[in-house]
Amino acid sequence: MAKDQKEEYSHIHDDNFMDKYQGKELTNDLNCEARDPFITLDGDWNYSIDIYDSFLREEWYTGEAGHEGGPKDFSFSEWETMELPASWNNEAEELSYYEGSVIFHREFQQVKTNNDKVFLRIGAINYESLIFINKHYVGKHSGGFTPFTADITEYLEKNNKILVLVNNDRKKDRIPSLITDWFNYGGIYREVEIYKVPEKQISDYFSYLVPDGEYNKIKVSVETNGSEGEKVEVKIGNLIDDELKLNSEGKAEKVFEVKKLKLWSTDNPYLYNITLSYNGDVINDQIGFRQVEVEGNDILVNGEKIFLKGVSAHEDSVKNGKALTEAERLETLKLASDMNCNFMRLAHYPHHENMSKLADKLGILLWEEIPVYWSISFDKEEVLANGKKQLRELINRDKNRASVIIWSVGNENPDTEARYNFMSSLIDEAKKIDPSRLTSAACLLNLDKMEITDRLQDKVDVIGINEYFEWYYGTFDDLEHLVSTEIDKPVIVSEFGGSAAPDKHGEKNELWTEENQKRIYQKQLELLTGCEWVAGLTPWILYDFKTPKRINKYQQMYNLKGLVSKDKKYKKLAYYVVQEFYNKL
Ligand code: GCB
Repeated sequence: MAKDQKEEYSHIHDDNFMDKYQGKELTNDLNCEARDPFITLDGDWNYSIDIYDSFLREEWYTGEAGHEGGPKDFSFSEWETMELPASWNNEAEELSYYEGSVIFHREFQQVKTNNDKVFLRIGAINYESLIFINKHYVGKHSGGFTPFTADITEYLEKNNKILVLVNNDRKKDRIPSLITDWFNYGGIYREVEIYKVPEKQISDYFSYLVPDGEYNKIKVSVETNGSEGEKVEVKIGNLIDDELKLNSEGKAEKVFEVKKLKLWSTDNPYLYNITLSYNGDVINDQIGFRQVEVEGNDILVNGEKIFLKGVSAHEDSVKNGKALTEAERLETLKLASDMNCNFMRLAHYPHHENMSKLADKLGILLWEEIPVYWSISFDKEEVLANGKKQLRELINRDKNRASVIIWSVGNENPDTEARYNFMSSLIDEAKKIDPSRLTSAACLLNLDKMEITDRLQDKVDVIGINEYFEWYYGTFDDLEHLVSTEIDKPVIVSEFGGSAAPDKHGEKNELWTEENQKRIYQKQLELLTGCEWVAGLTPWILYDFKTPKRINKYQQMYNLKGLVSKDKKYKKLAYYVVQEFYNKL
């Protein structure tokens, strides 16, 4: 029977076509960080842009859209292919500056066996994604930088079709919001994988050194979908060989007293093998144990004061956009460690999870951050809910990595009541989930007073402050004033610097020259390290990065505050200034 006219054309007139996809919000509720995928779905996917939202309006995922018996307007498996993970802007000329929706399609074979559960995990998609498997709507994810998982067991067949609708529009109520000083790359730019786990499984675990200054207690907590009284075996190197008993929610936690613990530190990044076994589900991870705390103006790691010799970094590659390869991640870490850094600020959003895994092995401390950047709809509850979710997804992902010592909840947000409440709730959330780390936020300087007056300073453990004396405003006299003020907490100067076009030379006061950048760095480093409340530095920034905001003749869409050029091959004079300075500290 033919559909009546109203039904036939409803997709054209119904602007509420998104309503039915609300509510099924995916998150990373299966911790896969130390599991091996059963198969990877990286590789070639078909894709097409979808400017008028036809995919959702006409429910193309059902495969039945269009006039009955008539032609269809889509042909998933005949579309062009793109090799994922990828930032789409780097994959096809016509996508270079595309912002909007793109449909991705691929097929895969039978993966279900016995009673195993099958999970899909996607490392990150910018920004929003809706997932469909074999005509079923699996769920949606909002937030461009954190992983999510979905139990897809019930949707699987012999041959499977997965469709992912990605949208990277910049919107007022997204996090980040309408403008950022980085490029809004779109796409499925981190790994797409299938995991198989037993029907009863360990969904999450968290292990850390209890920060009580005794260095002899390790807390282990686990979450499962099991039942009260069941046991989870815990082995940590030669320290622990014991078991945990599940409560009625399938959870358990215990503080174990340990002897002769080898601490993780930047000099000796020692990692213990940890094995958790429950009903045939086994997780093997490597975890370091260290204590981080603040005392007066100092940051202490394992009870000893440490000066954080850091640098900020974006995730950006001329060739791959945000879809960095492992070699590119290592290159970034090496550029920092060759500059004698013991610390990095991974700005302004969660970077790939392997950064903290590599930093754990290399002994580099990390500041990790969520993209609560510049202007955000601080007064909206649903925006706060999304901010908390992005924060939770980051913490859930990296909470077992010793290298991560700071959760930062935002960057340069003007000090209003709504923003104060918003950021305070994020800090409370971080503290609630993770009592083993410090919190911070990169705050704005009060430019009338040239002092830190942001109210958030009372809330964070470590104050982050961004300042651009001698570049955007002010003089070194202003910086001298700033460092002479009194502050009773540790401060990380989370940004300072200036731009230089690679290999452009001239007078030391000439804009865009390496000599000018070098001059700014020399004096900044001298004044900041002479200040008792400065506990660390993460100058802006390790390498030049793409941003649509910067379009003068030198910049050509790149922020040139890098110490290294955008291709990461050329080190500017200021790189060597920092290298030498940090070497002597
Ligand atoms: C800032 C921002 C950073 C920018 C930088 C700049 O304060 O936090 O995202 O890229 O300044 O270069 O202006």
